[in-house]
Amino acid sequence: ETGEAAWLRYAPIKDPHALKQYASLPQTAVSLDHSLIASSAEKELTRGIQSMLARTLREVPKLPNENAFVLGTVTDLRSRFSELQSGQVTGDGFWLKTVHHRGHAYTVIAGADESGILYGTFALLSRVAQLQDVSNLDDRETPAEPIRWVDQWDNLNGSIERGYAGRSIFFDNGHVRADLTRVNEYARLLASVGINGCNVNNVNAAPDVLSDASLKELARIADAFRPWGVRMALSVNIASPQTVDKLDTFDPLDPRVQAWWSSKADEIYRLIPDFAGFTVKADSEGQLGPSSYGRTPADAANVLARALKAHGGVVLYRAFVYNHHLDWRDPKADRARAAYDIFHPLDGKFDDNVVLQIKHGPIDFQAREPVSPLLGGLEHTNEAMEVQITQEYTGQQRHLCFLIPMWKEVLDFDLHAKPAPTPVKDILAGKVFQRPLGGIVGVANVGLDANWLEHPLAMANLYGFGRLAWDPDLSPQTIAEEWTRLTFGNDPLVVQTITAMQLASWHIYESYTGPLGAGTMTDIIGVHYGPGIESSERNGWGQWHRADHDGIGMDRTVATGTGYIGQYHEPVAAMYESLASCPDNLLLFMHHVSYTYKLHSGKTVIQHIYDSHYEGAEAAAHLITQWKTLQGRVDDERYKDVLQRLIYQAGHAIVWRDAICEWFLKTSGIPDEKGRAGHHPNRIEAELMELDGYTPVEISPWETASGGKAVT
Ligand code: BDP
Repeated sequence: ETGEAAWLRYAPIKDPHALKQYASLPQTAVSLDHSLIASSAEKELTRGIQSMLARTLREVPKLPNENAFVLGTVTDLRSRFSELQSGQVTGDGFWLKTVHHRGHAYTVIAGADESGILYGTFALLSRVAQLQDVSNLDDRETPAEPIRWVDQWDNLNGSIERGYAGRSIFFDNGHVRADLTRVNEYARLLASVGINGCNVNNVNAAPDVLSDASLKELARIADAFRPWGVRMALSVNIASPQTVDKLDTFDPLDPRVQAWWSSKADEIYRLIPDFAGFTVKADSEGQLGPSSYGRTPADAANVLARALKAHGGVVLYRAFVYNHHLDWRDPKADRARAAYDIFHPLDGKFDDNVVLQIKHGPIDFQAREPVSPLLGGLEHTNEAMEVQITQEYTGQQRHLCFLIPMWKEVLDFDLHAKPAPTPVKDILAGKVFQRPLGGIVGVANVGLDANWLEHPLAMANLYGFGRLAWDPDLSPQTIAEEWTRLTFGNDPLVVQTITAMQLASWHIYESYTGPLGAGTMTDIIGVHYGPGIESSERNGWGQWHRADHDGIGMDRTVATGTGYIGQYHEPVAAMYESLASCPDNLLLFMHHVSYTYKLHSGKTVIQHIYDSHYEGAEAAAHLITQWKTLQGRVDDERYKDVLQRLIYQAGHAIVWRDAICEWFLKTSGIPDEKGRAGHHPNRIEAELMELDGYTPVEISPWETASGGKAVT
């Protein structure tokens, strides 16, 4: 068990009851659709049934006079089966239906389109793998939104920005890899949860991605994706006309620049007929953008969109635009305001095939953030929400952190963009403002590691991302259970234990890394991994928490702070503005308070910081105990792999706990009521030992090493 098969293990079914039930499944399959994607579906069905039930399906060309699996589009199948006459499936949806016809039982997999046939096939196989009854099906599913993409931040040299699972599956040494087997497997995994697009290169796009030579190579990736209905997209550098073809400008309003984009788009579609579109990071973190010419993001986005329009392509323009040279001395400076301040005034100015790609929170994938107010601030603009599957600020796949509960909270959050409820999921689905396009994009960053994301339990985030993109009404519990059954089997104790661990993990991680909405208290400028309280402050990046000897938190109120809260509609704004109604878990995101301020829980802020860090580290240690109950119930390879990671995590949680508690103890001067912070009765400091060949060194920032010292 390397983990490579992920949730598509199709493990042989041994349960006698299930085997009996599945004995009556058809022995024959027919696909009445002859597209490439439908043929992948038929092959997948044969593969899954073979692997789970040790039975080889006979693939026949015409509807046979016996029980059969029947694949096709709803439109085609309607003429044969009257049971499919009424009932709608749209988008990439599917209909699984058992139909009785001329004395035979047909298991029909009908897709609204070719992709729907494939998604329906995966859905059916997933039900079998979970031992569900499939003898009398009548399930119709339609995805919530048309854009269900993953982004990969892969560089052409083979490295991956914020990737924690090995090198790129796409690129090496400046070129597309010769062997794209893993790319094909990746597309299959993505398709199995309904993902229909993948942007393959870093949003910090290399200047020559769009060169003729590069496009020819990139077309091979699109070829590997195509059988699975995954369309390839590319991050583009807005200065491409200059960097690729030496134009003397990249001003979006210059006709030569417009002509360049349009002929580039024509060239791309000649090579890649199903090309999905461009992702754009501009005027952000050092990337050039339309501001170089005094133009707006809408000016730039529309030029690209018009070039793609005739070919059916879209532009995902990222709203992650902010000034990373903010003045930290200015009490009104606030990075959280940036996306709304820049994009809200442009509402209505974007073409119909532009989608604003908005990070779920206003800062940057922290362990806890409020929902971005921009998601509720646009009525005439398509929106896609960006989440991060790769755990940049959430433990980098060394810590267990199941992010589905976090995303689910965001999707369900009512931004009150209208008098009737307007949860984020409805805005993204285009239902609130009748937008033609919308969706969700997850930064996945899988790598060449056999198990794709390094931590065997981290793939639940990729799986869950796809499931939520398809159906945001699914609960985190359902998703965790499904994933566990598919990945580790149906043993009830395994399902229950792993589900419980996953569901608890985000809160555990949050509680030892960042209190009360202050963000992940990590170094902001470097790797974003271990504790680093001071390194967040006194720099231009704006991920501040303003902790000093009296108090902590960013005052984002309208009354006395940066005014960020005013970007929300009422009554959300009023809820955050008032200390009385601001939820504890976002208190320090919204307000600056003293350490002795009393939370709704009745605790002071400082005591909460101590308690939550001790409780979090203890809960991390408890994960080990939980996992150990599964020895012998899951395969040895993955058992051991997870176990050593959990042991590491528990240790690192102590490092976090002590760094944060000691920093706040020293800074506030207020002791921990329970006497724990600053006391380590059983600890032996390495620098106090006699160590041959090692020298004690001072560490900066001091809180990241016990006693501020380490040995080298
Ligand atoms: C931040 C990452 C950085 C990305 C940036 C982005 O640290 O590497 O380039 O987001 O989303 O979280 O553009």
